[in-house]
Amino acid sequence: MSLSDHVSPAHTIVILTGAGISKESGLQTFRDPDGIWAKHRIEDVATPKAFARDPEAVLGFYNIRRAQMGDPEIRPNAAHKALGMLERFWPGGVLLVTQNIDDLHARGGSRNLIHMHGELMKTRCNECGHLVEGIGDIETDMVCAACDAAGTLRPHVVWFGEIPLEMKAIEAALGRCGLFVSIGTSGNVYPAAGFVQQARRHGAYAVELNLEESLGVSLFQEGRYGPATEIVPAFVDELRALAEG
Ligand code: BV8
Repeated sequence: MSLSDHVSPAHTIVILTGAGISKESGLQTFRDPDGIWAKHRIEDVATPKAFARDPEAVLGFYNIRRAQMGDPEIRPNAAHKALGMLERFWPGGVLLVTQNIDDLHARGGSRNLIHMHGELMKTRCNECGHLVEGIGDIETDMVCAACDAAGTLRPHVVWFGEIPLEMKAIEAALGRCGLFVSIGTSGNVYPAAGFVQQARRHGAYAVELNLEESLGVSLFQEGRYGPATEIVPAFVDELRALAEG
């Protein structure tokens, strides 16, 4: 069976990505042996309680990751760029939902993009909600430029126990897409790991592109395995052939 047996160019496509798509750009994943959670405990750096208990430690954790994005070696790879191209040629439309907080999808050309876990380059005021974008460090004594409150700035990132962003838009897209593609995610974190079931309940064809089988492998009708910079461009080429009939 090939993609054309299940997918038509009129179908909308929803893509979910995780840290694996940015690995070959030089960013760590979370649960690989050399991943972020091998060096930091979620409870210490990625929950509201951690931030309340030790804001310096949490801000420091994100300051280091944000500063890394200034490295010219960290740039969109062939997988990010292929997804940017897909959005331009696919007739039915593409929505890219990423769990990643790096900016590589936007720099890779994707525009119809939702950062459901927030964005590393954005800082939010807990007092007034004002958002600022930039690569500089956030310090605990900083003053909000919009409301003058001090010590209220935090990363615009969704921590564990917080509600992901734009869930209504995501759920609406999952309810009408014809193709759901999961790329570079281990399927550990909810609600993202449950999107495949929501899409399939509404009749979508579901494909997993990953280095290895994810926890949710049995939920997909098809899986293709290998480095994202190889399997994602190949998959997009297949969709291009389908679109060009
Ligand atoms: C929510 C931002 C309610 C921060 C992240 C108790 C209390 C409260 C909630 C819970 C609870 N117990 C469980 C939960 C739910 C919880 C959860 O799922 N916990 C897990 C650990 C069990 N979820 C939440 O708390 C979420 N909120 O539930 O609110 C709600 C929900 C819906 C509606 C209303 C209310 C909030 C979760 C968001 C947390 N924030 N990130 C930061 O980045 O610092 S999550 C974090 O994990 C990142 O976003 C990351 O993207 C995400 C998922 O990880 P992956 O991307 O999959 O990365 P991973 O390393 O795991 O896997 C990488 C994959 O790539 C691997 O499969 C690997 O093989 C592959 N790979 C590697 N190299 C390559 C490759 N693939 C291709 N090519 C390669 N070269």
